[in-house]
Amino acid sequence: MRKTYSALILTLLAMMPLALHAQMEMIDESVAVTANEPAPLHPVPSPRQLAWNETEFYAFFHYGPNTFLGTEWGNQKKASQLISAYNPTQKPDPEQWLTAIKAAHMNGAIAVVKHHDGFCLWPTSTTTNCISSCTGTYAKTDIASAFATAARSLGLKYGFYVSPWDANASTYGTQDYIDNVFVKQCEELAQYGSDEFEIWFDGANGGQGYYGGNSLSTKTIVNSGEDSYRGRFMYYDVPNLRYKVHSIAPNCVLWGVGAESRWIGNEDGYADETNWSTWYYDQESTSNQTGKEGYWLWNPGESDAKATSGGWFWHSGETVSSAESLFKIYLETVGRNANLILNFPPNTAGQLPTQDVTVLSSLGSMLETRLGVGLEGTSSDPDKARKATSVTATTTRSGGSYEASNLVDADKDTYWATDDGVTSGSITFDLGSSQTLHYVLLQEYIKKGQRVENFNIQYSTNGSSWTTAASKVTQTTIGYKRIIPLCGSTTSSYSSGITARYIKVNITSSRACPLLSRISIY
Ligand code: FUL
Repeated sequence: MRKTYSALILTLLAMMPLALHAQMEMIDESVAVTANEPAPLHPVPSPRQLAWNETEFYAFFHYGPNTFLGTEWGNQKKASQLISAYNPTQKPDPEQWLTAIKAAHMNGAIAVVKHHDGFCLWPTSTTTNCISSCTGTYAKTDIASAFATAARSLGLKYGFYVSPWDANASTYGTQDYIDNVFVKQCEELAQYGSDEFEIWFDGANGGQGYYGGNSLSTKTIVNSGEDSYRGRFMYYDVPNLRYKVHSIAPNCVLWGVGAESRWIGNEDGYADETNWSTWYYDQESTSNQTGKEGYWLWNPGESDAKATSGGWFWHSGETVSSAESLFKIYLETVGRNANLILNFPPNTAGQLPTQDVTVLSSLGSMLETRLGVGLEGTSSDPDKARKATSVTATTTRSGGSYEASNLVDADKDTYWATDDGVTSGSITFDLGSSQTLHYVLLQEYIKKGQRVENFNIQYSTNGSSWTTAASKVTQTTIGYKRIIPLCGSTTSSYSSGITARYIKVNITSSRACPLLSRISIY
């Protein structure tokens, strides 16, 4: 007995450095220690989550057999039907897709390389339901490879969508599928680049398919009454999946069931005005859109939305949304502390249609003019806060360098802070003359956690009488980024502005001393 105890103690002692190491990895060591530095408010983002947040706005490309079949879910097709359907009429051109989205100031993109029908758009060792089985002239193009190569050459971030559900895998629902199909496919895809930024796992849990047979059947991995999120987490072996993917691609955030970034709860392109980056699923939860204040896991929101009328995949005759309505989506996602992944489907020629390319270019110009996206720090940057004649705060943290001017410098690692225990404060900008203003953009220094719970914005032409701006907009959370349309509405936000010389941002409550890295005025 005694021997068993000492062996146990020795084993525990031997494991201690490992455990400590694991714990230390959760602390962001990249933050330099400066005088009187505020303590982090946990949870904080991991370095890979922080880099992911900075990606902000990226494209989704749904492409595969559905494109040719006119369907959205090819689950009611046998692998043989998918293989013969997938037949691009020209060489698919991911470089053309990515060039188009770059013009909209997107910072990256995710390509669907396996949807629910299980068909793989790269030559995989895990199944014959893939491009290697196709005979068409251009069908064998390795989309994963062409996509990664083009993204790297255009300086864009990239990643892949891999459906965990596979309606054509005979082993779906068993451990064999996890070990020999799903996790292997993710590892194969991670090999396309250690620089991948996100892997997208949709939430489908199974359903109708051929599963390698000759008739349709239904398979589910979570039984009725069971907790769907946890059931999927267990079945898809997420801890092991994370370990395997991160060993190859350390900056790759596992979206959805991977629990490093969460679905925003709708596919309509909006987040709630209150949006915490802390969240974890619980069975009763309806909080995807809002996150959960003070929750134990950093799990920031991502909003997936379609830019076209047909569906996620390309459909003949579909139309594309106007740049103005896509701009509104941008304000209601990126402007509400959520990343935005906006879908543009390539057609049967493996190209983005001209109408999509045109809208993307208009959206890019709109983002430049209205919010200075892509122009930050250049001579054409429209940010008026950077050019303010003065920026003053009612309270500033003592010691170190936490003054309000940090809000308008180009350095994302400097910030305005208050002393510990001080959870409110105001910052005033004097723009030198009265002018028309449309937006105020705010960013917390989230490396040290999300803090602000309530704020408001006032404006004035003389510095003595103040009006509250956008009083109908809920001004609770800021998080990584918040954009407040000063007219109070995301619709027609640019055609109707306010006139002011002074802007005042009042932080009225915060979970700990507020830390703001940026305020911009447009
Ligand atoms: C969903 C899927 O079922 C849709 O087909 C699409 O891929 C969308 C982005 O995610 O869960």
